[in-house]
Amino acid sequence: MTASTLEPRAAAPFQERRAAVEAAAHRIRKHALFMGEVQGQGYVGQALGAADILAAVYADQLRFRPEDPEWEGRDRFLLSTGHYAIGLYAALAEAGTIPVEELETYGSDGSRLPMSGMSTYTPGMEISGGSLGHGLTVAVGLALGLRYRGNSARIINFLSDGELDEGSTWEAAMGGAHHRLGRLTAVVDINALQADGATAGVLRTEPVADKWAACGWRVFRVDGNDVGALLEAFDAAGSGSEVTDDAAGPGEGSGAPAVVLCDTKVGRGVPLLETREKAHFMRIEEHEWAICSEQLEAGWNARQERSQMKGREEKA
Ligand SMILES: Cc1ncc(C[n+]2csc(CCOP(=O)(O)OP(=O)(O)O)c2C)c(N)n1
Ligand SMILES: [Mg+2]
Repeated sequence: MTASTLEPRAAAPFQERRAAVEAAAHRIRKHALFMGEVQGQGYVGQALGAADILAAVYADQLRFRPEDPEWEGRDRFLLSTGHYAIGLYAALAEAGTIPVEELETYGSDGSRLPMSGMSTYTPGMEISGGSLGHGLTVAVGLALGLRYRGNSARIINFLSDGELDEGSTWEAAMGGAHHRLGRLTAVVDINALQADGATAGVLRTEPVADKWAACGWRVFRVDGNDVGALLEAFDAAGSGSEVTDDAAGPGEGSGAPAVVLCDTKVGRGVPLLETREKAHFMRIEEHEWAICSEQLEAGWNARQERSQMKGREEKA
């Protein structure tokens, strides 16, 4: 039996793509809450905040085979932030790589879904994350390696704003531009938060866009919880092509890698968690899980009603 290949959806009507990704993001949020409830804690806020990004990647941008995660022709999604694994498991379940029923094993002994992402445990997990600041270096090496093999797969590296404090991230950024890795896209979840508090208070990394541009990257900055904006940025980022002449040096246009800077909100979609202090590793009381689910559904239903009303108005 040949495994089915999911293709990037850039050719489909934009409204249809947006609606499909929004629905996928909602299911990812539901999966993340479910996994958090099983454990009673976890990096739920990050998963909710990044759900729109993960949905855009898996439901719209990547070429891959859900039942054959090692397929050589696949686009690669590299999660450098091991603690965001809960979000990626939700996306992999949504994509069909992991059975939805398996999500309840999250964080348990013997599970394929440990709290921090491990490539040897989980199908579809390309790298072991957690030692922050290494994802982009691996992505650059992988992009170079694939190019040497004549493989034009796209490589997307998801990193957090905390990882911009790491020198290795900037070494990799310079390397990606120097080698003109146009098939490489970095996606930064700028949730303005780190383990020790607000990103701006730990180490001032702004103006982030200028820094990436100075390294020779094509830069897009969007509201990372706006699916339409994400799709436009990802489409533009993915249109980059490879240039094999290293001597050409970094610069705009063909051959420049792209970065999509995504401003997101921790806990997005669940007001109780959006406003929570100590959001890096949330402790959620037993009785609060039901409230979280209710708030998520209420927000989603209200949003669906608004967009249906808008659709009716546009037709009238
Ligand atoms: C090299 C390294 N240094 C420190 C840590 C400890 N650590 C784990 S998560 C984290 C916060 C990093 O910032 P970010 O990913 O933006 O946090 P979040 O948005 O998830 O709160 C830190 C410092 C680590 N995992 N790796
Ligand atoms: Mg952060």
